[in-house]
Amino acid sequence: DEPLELHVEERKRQHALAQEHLKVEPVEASVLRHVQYTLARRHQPLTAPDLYLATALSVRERLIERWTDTQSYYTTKDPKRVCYLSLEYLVGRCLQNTIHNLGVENEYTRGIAALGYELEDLAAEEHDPALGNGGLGRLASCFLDSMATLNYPAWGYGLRYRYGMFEQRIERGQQREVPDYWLQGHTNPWEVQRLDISYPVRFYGHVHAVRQGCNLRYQWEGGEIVKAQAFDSPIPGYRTRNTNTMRLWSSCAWDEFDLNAFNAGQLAAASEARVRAESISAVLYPNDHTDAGKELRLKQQFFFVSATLQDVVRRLKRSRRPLAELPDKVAIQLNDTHPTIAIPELMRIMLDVEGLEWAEAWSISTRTFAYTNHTILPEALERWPVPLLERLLPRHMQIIYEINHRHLQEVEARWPHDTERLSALSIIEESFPKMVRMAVLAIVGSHSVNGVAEIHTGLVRTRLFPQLADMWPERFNNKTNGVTPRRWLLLANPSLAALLTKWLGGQGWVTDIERLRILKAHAANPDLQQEWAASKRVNKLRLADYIQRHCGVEVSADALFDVHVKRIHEYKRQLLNILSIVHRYNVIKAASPEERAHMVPHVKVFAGKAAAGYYLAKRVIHLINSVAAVVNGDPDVGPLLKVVFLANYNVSLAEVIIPASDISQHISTAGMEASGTSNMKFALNGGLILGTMDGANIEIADAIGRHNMFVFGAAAEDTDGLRREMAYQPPPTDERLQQVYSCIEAGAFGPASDFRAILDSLQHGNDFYLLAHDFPSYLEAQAEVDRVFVNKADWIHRSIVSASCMGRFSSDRTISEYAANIWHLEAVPCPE
Ligand code: GPK
Repeated sequence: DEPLELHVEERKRQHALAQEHLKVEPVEASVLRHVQYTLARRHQPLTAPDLYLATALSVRERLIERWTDTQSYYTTKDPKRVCYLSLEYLVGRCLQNTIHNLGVENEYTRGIAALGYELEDLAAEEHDPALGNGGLGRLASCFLDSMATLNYPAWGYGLRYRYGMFEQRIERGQQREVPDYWLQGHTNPWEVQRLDISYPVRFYGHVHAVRQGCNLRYQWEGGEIVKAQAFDSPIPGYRTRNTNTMRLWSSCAWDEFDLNAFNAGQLAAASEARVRAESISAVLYPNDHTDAGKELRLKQQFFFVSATLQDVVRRLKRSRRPLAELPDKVAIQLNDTHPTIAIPELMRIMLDVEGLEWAEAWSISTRTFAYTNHTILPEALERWPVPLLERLLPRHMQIIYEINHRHLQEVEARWPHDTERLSALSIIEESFPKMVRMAVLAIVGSHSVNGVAEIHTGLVRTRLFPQLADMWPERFNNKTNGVTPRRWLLLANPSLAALLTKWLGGQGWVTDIERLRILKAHAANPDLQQEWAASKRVNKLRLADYIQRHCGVEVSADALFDVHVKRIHEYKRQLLNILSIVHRYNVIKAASPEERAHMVPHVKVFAGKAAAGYYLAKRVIHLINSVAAVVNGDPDVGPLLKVVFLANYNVSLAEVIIPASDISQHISTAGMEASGTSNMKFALNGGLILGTMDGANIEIADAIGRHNMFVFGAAAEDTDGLRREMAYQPPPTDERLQQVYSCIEAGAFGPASDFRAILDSLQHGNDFYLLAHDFPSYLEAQAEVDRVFVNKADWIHRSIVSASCMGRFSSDRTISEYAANIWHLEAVPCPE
């Protein structure tokens, strides 16, 4: 947002000056300058938190220079941009990411060392901002990294929650949620408050119709106005000057201070309005895969969308372009249905504010929006009650009705008198109360609908929206997810990164992980194998140290590290895993010393948060911790089995866990995990996968060779039939599983009543998630894991091959596909 008028020569001069300034100021000097003059800590001893902040501020100066250059370059060039609209971002810590992307790691490592600290230790001082729940939020952040790295003019828009994802504590084996006030106690050096950028956002009120010639024009008036205030974070690309913007909106009262109310002594009323306004961006809904269905949530969605669209339209107008050119200038990607209210809001702006006719407005709108679906779970599909929308956003409800009316006319014209089809295709569900199906609205109002892995896109087409796919087959497409190799390899795994740089002859792999394929041919090379194993060991020692410090459990780096980390959810089947661990425990207890000598020692690592209101998921956490307590404390078992639950899984913890895995589990009931992205991170870090044929596991198996993965369980196309069969005639329970149930029931892991709900869901429920069905093949796959693990050379060979074949799963590839096929976007590299 640089003024156009800034003269090129003037900018060059400023740039030269700044360069010179940087040249003469080494890292130590710059950091100490911030300690002395920004933090005003001239006479205090240097502490790690102070030094972290001063270092961040020092790095930030270089970052901001690139950022402002990029933004003004974009302004001059005026290219098409993409706006990625997401209610969630899981950014992770910024210091080291920024330092690496800027290419100043040597300078900063040396400079900080000269001040008596290690850069890595300082980096750990940073609070990890968790403005998202899980995969969907982290994907958004990987995408921002790739967009900047590939020089795409991109904006990430979102909400600046004051309280992000809750902090998870484990007390007496159970989850306790503690609010995470991530902004407290320090300044956030990675954001800039844009006091000059704020917009009014209206709620409630009424619609006023005015006659204009022979037309009616509508105006939304009255109600309540809240202010959206912009906070910008620079998103640096890797080794490019391009630095994009993540703009997060914070809510506050429109009139900071209501003088009338104050004078009348109604201070309480005035401050009440302020609190109400601020509450909109106060908390992230910690639900994962569940439609929260709360008025405040809808308010968040509209608040975010309204501010974003005002920002987009303002930028278009400032470049003196008519709204008709919007689709040529902006692509808007809706990350799930959460921002779908943007469709009627853009229509409202065009119809009521800009005075466009419906047909033109609708054409502009549909050519601008594209929608990504992230799940086929029915409980996650957002539906808003019509009465709520009528009250909160009356004009939008009218517009939705009009969209639906025209849409159903089209359906009727194509398939006359097909009432079943009409009701399946309607945006409005004729329930009581009536509901607005946001996914249908998103599809009707977009030119592209994509799933996030091949199998998922297939299910979106055939199971979720068959009639919509029938109507617009060309609209549906697949964009398999990816992950950024910067954070998930270069930063998280320095030892493997160094190995790759050495064996691949340079750092080119960081922006092109296809290059790893070269290693495949060397997978049997003993030197490579030895270095590969050594790198894995370093990472396992780092995790072992973390486990020791946080759980007080000693684990050996020689054991097989078997990791299951993700949100706790029935469909992700952490329960299946812990039941198999109880079985393993039973087997160990029954084994002779002879047999034990041949067993592979396992460290089972769990981590993940359960939604605060998800009872069964919380019972599963309790069961895992209860089994862990018994197993870890059983001297008879010793090092053969250790079980740990690491509290408060987040991006930073993932960076420690993922590089250390030998095996990671991605064992969702087939058909239920849209893609998964940690599976990609683990494989890229040389971990092998134990998984079901679900989500991106299928494509990973194709890429690395199915024999390099440990696969088990029912196939997606069989699950419905299996459920029907089981309901008709329940099969006998596997004896080993029955024994596991008996142990839990007998109180081996604490009062059986603690786990009653779990046992009931399995034994007396309908086993919807097919745990019992998949249990035998799961044990078989685990036995195979153990057989391969004892053959070190074979294991490392598989590890090298799978990592080297992961080229397709970089988010750079994913983003290139979005840019080419959905956004029609060109890269705009900012000159040095
Ligand atoms: C999907 F629907 C949702 C949701 O509410 N939250 C979420 O994290 C995940 N997701 C899928 O479950 C993953 O399979 C997928 O990889 C990820 O979104 C990114 O697409």
